[in-house]
Amino acid sequence: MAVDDTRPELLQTGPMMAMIEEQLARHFRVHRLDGPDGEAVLAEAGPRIRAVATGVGATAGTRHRVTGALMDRLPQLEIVANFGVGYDSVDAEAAGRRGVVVTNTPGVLDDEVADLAVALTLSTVRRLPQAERHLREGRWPAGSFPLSPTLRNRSIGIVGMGRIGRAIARRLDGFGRPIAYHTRRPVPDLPYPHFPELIALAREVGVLIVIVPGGAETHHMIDAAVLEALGPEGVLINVARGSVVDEPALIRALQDGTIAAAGLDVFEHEPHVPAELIALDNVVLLPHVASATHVTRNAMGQLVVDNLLAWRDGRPPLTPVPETPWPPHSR
Ligand code: NAP
Ligand code: 8YV
Repeated sequence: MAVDDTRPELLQTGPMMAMIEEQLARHFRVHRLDGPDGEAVLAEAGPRIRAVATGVGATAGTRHRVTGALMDRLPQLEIVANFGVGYDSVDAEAAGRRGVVVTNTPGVLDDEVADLAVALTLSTVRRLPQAERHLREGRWPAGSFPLSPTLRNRSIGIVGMGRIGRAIARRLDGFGRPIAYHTRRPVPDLPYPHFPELIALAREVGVLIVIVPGGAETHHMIDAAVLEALGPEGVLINVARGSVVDEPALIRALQDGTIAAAGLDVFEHEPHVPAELIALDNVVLLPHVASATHVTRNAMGQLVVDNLLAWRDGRPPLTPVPETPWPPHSR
């Protein structure tokens, strides 16, 4: 290591997009936790690490959790920059207690994720992948693809009405179907009915779109009872986190007709998707691609880097999460 290298030392927990890694390497002394001996890296560099960059990259399938135990190994830590608006793999409460700021990537992906949520909703209700398979497998000459369910006779429930939930609702407004939502607190100035009880919303609607954060608060909030309430014509769309849905209960509900169909972009144990789900015909399954376009992933990646550079230059981080507001003494 050059003696006059004053760049802050940064721990990268796993692979990230090339455009992020190139900039990190330029501005920081980067240590990799995902190398052959992460423990040795922590033992040697941990006491000097001041920043962490985390979140799965474009091709990686695994998430490296930033826990209180990891932060204990990094006594000089000041910032954790997360790639993704969802930061359930970072213990933000533990960071806050240590005076560490956590940043995420809100806003820059809202439209992309909302586009995907609407596409997945239509694909699932109208059975578009199944229709395409019918054609590709040469079954059309032998018979038309069967008629599908429709959005025309359904109302739509959105679970979570934050940045992305509202972008989904704005799009669905154009579909001319009633919209209602569930959150813990009603959102002021929204034209849609608010359901304080999730189960009551599930009972009311024909499509339930889930877009809440992951974590302990929302763990398995879509459970067997909610699926039962959604009913045999009901369709579940999950673009939030796999942990929000009780996956075994969902599989049972899809197998026995408790609900009609599901469209899933996220799973409990990514990148592993249960064989039972893959075997089902009444599901549309995507490999966590809601934000996965060049434009949006680059915007997310740049926000990760810009948060780190703002901190390095003594400016306020651009997008601190609510658990770790900036400046730290406002906590
Ligand atoms: P956001 O602006 O913070 O909105 C979150 C919404 O969820 C709020 O309306 C919040 O309302 C509601 N909520 C939170 N906890 C809840 C609970 N326990 N019960 C009911 N509602 C709850 O977040 P966002 O930017 O829209 O992103 C939402 C999430 O989408 C992210 O955290 C991430 O996990 C996921 N996501 C997934 C992908 C993907 O690739 N599939 C991409 C982007 C984001 P209240 O606080 O009033 O309850
Ligand atoms: C990303 C996401 O795919 O922002 C989020 O919360 O789930 C997605 O945009 C993910 O963070 C990592 O690639």
